[in-house]
Amino acid sequence: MKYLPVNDALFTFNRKNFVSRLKPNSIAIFHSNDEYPRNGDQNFIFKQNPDFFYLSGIDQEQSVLVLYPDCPNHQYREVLFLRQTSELIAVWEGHKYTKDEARAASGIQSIFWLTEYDTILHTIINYADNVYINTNENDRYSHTVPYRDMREYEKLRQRYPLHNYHRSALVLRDLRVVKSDIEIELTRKACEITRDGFIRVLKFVKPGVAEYEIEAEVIHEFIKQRATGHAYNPIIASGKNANVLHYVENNQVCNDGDVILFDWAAEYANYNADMSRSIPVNGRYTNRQRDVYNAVLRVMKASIQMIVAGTVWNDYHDEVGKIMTGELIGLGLLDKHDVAKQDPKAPLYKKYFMHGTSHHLGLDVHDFASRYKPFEVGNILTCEPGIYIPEEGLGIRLENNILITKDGNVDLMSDIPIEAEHIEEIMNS
Ligand SMILES: [Mn+2]
Repeated sequence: MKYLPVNDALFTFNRKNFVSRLKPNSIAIFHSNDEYPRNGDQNFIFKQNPDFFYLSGIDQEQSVLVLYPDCPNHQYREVLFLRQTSELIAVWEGHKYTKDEARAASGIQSIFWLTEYDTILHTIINYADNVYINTNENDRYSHTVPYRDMREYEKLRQRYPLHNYHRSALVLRDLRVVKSDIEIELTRKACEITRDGFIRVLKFVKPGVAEYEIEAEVIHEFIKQRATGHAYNPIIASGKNANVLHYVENNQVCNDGDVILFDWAAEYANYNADMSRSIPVNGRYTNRQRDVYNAVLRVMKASIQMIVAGTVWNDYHDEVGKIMTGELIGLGLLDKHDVAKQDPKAPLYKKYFMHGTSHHLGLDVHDFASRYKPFEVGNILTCEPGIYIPEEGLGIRLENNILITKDGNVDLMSDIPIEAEHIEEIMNS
């Protein structure tokens, strides 16, 4: 890992919260993510399972976490099983956790090698009534690829068919959405690295530069500052490309007079930032570009005001839609008479702003959370309105990351330039 050691108090705190919500006499089992095949004998770079990291701080493949708070044998109340390293693995793959390092990273005292997992589990699981399994329950994604937690679940059910099986996801959905101080610090770090990448790019962009050259500048800054890399596939979309919402080709030349839409951000210690900005290739917005830009910025500022504890998703999106509709009328893109007659189920603003305004952010870029629970203190949400006008070859999106506090909210990206004049000033300095 490139990031500095994370305070293990975070993971001890998370485990304490997690086990406090289990039914009595329960055992919970978590597996590392699989190492996914890339091609031939190659794997993709390993990415830890977010729940596994949340509860253990262990960022290594082939690891198992067992939590059994009521275990009659105290030694097995919290146990980590790790891949046993060897001189051969050290030579070919490099360093793996020693038991002492795993203790320091996780705060867990009982560490065993993975080869002992089946035997130790068998000595304790028959004393438990309930077994909690970690399923990926993201409601925007349905699995077609089997993953380790599911495969291991199938084996457990064969071997221990009469235990009561439960879902850890229901507990984690409520816990992960509320960020603790250490998580907020890690997210701030991801935002700071993202800020430095953006300022670097503001000084780099000029007519004729290619989108991929900008991408190279960004990753240079990220890696230099110990980011793992991009939090998600970076979008560097000049001119009309900005109208492709998930444009990731990044292979076109940025032309004089166009705006480039950026949606990229850093991942630091598995925590993500998520930023969007839209800048003029030549350092000056045209009047029309500035009008659209400022309309998006006004929607963003008004939306951020609503990102406070107690706000309900649907009300929030409806309200943002109304503000956006007003701006689109102001820009001459919508007609107020048409708006008066619109079908409320298919509001006209969606022609120019077709995606959601916010999502939770954390260990996942689209973080795991309930859509039906009001916002709470400790939530981190994005705010990312946009206006896309294909007929003008223009798309503008702005996105900051907002932490809800007991007194309102804090913009974790408040030091990333966003006012049009400020961006022009830096580009021309
Ligand atoms: Mn986003």
